[in-house]
This record gives sequence, structure tokens and C-alpha cells, in this order.
Amino acid sequence: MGDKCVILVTGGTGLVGQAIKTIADGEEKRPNEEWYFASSKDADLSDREATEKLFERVKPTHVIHLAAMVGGLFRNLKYNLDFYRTNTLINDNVLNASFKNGVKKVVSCLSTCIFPDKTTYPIDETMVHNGPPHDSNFGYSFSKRMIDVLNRAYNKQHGCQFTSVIPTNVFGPYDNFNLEDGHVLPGLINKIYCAKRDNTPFTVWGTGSPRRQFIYSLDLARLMIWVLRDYPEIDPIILSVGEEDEVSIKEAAEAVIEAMEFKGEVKFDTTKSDGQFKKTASNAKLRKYRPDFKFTPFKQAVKESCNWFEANYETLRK
Ligand code: NAP
Ligand code: GFB
Repeated sequence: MGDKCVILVTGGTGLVGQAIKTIADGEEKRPNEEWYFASSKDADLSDREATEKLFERVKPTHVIHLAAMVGGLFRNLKYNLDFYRTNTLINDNVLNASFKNGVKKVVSCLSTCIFPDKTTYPIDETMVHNGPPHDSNFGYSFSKRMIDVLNRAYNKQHGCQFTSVIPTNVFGPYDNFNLEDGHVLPGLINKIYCAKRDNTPFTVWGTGSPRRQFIYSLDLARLMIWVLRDYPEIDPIILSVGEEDEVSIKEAAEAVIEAMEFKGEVKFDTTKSDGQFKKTASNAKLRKYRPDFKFTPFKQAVKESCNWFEANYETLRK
């Protein structure tokens, strides 16, 4: 990436986009690079014409494609059709505009929740299409899988360098803390904050027994910038902490309780869905490329996220 680079980050105002902005502004930006963090106000990327106008205006040489309809288990359970249609439109428009504008490299996002539900563990990158995803989010999962199909087709037919990453559950500053639409960790942080303020019990949804690997958004951002610059493959790469760092939802809740210094009553609402029990992914491929990469310790990342939440309560998404 020696010549002048214009890096367009679609979905630039979200959890992952803002983490990339924090890292780029802080340590990673290079003198020959111009970074553009787009939100839906710059262009509704589900609209082909608006997408093409954005690309004509920004003229990106590289794209980190994050923009998507995103949500936790409970939003996915409700809107599988919308997740499929919206994300399929966005992905086709962004990759087609990238091809038509001669973008040198695109890095898109899949997710570890899109892998087959009936599978052997640990899951690895070769298993994306080996069977149906968990029923709770089949719409989102199939739309994401089509990114990998599009990347391979653009490369085979036109030699495009379009690749993708497969992050596990992400959390951190600028997350969506809305209880209905958001993911588990921001939901737990928001609920504990309210339980402390209102002196009410803190309720964890489900049994607390499902297992997850969580990646801190700032670590993901560092890895995605590395993928943009140096990852040579079209095939996807899982970006996750190791299998040994997988925790139960109950353990994740305990980490938030400790970080927020909550002393009240903890309840489990087992009338709420547990969703997928586990989706344990291997980061062996990442370790082959980046044996030196150090993830932020989970409890430290949770503490930093809780501090950000409390400092930004008035303006954050909740
Ligand atoms: P997020 O916080 O919800 O941010 C979504 C971003 O996409 C926002 O900037 C939003 O813009 C933009 N966007 C949504 N619809 C759009 C549209 N029609 N046109 C243009 N922009 C649109 O999501 P995130 O957690 O950062 O996720 C980023 C990427 O990582 C997604 O592709 C997601 O699938 C993937 N991922 C996330 C997780 C996770 O745990 N969060 C895990 C694995 C993969 P506005 O701000 O204007 O709404
Ligand atoms: O992050 P999450 O909503 O989605 O986690 P997934 C859901 C798990 O956390 C379930 C439990 O076991 C829930 O019962 N949970 C406990 C809670 N308390 C809460 C809470 O307050 N809020 C939420 N949301 N969950 C998603 C996929 O699966 O993973 C998406 O559906 C996306 O498509 C995302 O890929 C990364 O991890 O189950």
C-alpha cells in the first residue's frame, strides 16, 4: 500500500468501525493514507445508485466493508427475512461498486455464528458452507455466506482481491447497548447499570450455560488493519481469541458484575432463549500468520467497556 491510498470504511460509525477509527487515528494511519468512515447518512448502501454515488465521491483504493443490519440473538429471531434481504443488497452493491471503481482490495465481514450448527469442533475456515446454520439467525448467516461466494466469483472472473474475515462475538466502546437489538455483553452492561441505579435485581436471559468466545473491538480493529495490508488470501480468516478463552454466558455476566462492582441480586430468566449453545472456533490460521499477536485480557476489556459505557451514557445507543 505504498502509493496514495483512500480507505473507505463502510459501517464506519458502528462498534467495529469506530474501533478501527480509534486504532487508525492512534497508531496505525500512514502518511500516504486517507481514511473515510461512512455511515448510512453518507449513503444507504442497500440502494445501488446511492452506493455508486458514494464510491464516485470518495474514490476509494481500498475498502473495509462493515456496513450491515446487525443484532444479537433476539433481533435475529424476529427479523430473519430483513437480515437476509438487507444484507444481501448491501453486500452486492458494495462489492459491485468496488469492482466497477477498480478498488485494489476489499475486506468484508462474516461472523462465527454463520457456521453449520451441526458440526465438529473446533470450527475452522473450511467449514463455512458445510451445512445449515443455527435456525435463530439463518437469514443473517446465509447473507454473510454469500459474501464468500461473491469474493471467490469476483476473483475467478475478474481477478479481484476481495477477501473476508470471520470475527467471533465482538464487544467494546460504541457498541449497541439496546436490550432488544444488541448483543449479550452490551446488554449485560446496560442491565447492571440500571439495576445499580434502580436498586433492582440484575436478570441474565437464558440459562447462562451457552458458551462464547469474545473479541475486544480494539483487538479486532488491529487485526483487520493487518488483513487489509498484509493478508494475501481470498479465503476467509477467523479473527478470534483461542478456544481456551471461551467462557459461558454466566462467566461473562460474572465478569461484568465484577467490573461494575454490582452487589445486588442476580436472576436467570430461563423463559428467554439460549440460542446456539456453542460455536467454538479455531484461531490456528490467524496464529500461523500472527503468532505474536496479544489479545487484551477479557476482564480488562470488559472493565474498559464498562468505563466507556458509564462515561458516555447520555449519548450511546441504548
Ligand atoms: P453496528 O455497530 O450495528 O454498526 C453497523 C454499521 O453499519 C453502522 O455504521 C451503520 O450506520 C451501518 N449501516 C447499517 N445499515 C446501513 C445501510 N443500509 N447503509 C449504510 N450503512 C449502514 O455493527 P458492528 O457490530 O460494528 O458490525 C460491523 C460488522 O461486523 C458487520 O458486518 C457485522 O456483521 C460484523 N460482525 C459483528 C459482530 C458483533 O458481535 N458485533 C460479530 C461478527 C461480525 P449507521 O450508524 O448510520 O446506522
Ligand atoms: O450476543 P448474543 O445476543 O447472540 O448472545 P449470539 C445471546 C446469548 O446470551 C444467549 C444470552 O444465550 C442469551 O440467552 N443472554 C443473556 C443475552 N443475557 C442477555 C442479554 O441481555 N442480551 C442478549 N442479547 N443475550 C449472535 C447472532 O448470536 O451472534 C448474530 O445471532 C451475530 O447473528 C452475533 O452473529 C455475533 O452470540 O447468540
